[in-house]
Amino acid sequence: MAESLVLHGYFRSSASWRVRIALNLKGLAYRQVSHHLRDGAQHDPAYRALNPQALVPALEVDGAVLTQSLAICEYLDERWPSPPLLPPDPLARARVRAFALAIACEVHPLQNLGMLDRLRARGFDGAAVKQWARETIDHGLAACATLVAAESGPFCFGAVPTLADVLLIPQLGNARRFGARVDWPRFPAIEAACAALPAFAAARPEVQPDSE
Ligand SMILES: N[C@@H](CCC(=O)N[C@@H](CS)C(=O)NCC(=O)O)C(=O)O
Repeated sequence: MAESLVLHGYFRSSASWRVRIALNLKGLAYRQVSHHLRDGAQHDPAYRALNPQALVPALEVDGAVLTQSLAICEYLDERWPSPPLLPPDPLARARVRAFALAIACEVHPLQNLGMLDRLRARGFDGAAVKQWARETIDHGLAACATLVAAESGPFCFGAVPTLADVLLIPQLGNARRFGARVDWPRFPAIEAACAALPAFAAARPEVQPDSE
């Protein structure tokens, strides 16, 4: 067990949500520090000292600071290998990582707060911003649904949750926020399987201490 784990995040942040799921799946206790993104708390110098990107999450582990949710999840998986977030077979691992990266690299960055604020600053009105986010998410999740179409369930890649589910569930939360499609093939059943696990249930934004 770690001496201390402190998760810097925000209840609505899907990247923080990923780390909450991973920590919960590993059965790790952690303290949460909330940084209100709408109020710009991520730009406070004290937080920038932890994460120069001014993004949540950041995880303090025994005094060290980790950033980037995927790197944090893989760190947790390497340090606390059971239950694993990646399958043992190299080909299967690559497929799970590809799914996770499709969300983390190609979907989420195009619809996160910073990106949408930049569109607003360039004259996009509220409806246009929401349409941009919706289209981005629909485009990405359509491809993700295809990536897991031939996989067995109930989770994205088989009988146990993996990094793919850790990424998918928060992204479906974002899809709902922006009115994007969530009922892609297999996704409702995957979501139901995840919702039945306490690790996923306890990571939901609405049950976090800073939920509004
Ligand atoms: N690739 C980063 C993304 C982090 C990220 O975009 N976090 C969002 C919340 S989900 C954020 O802090 N946004 C604040 C901003 O854009 O100013 C990760 O996976 O940790």
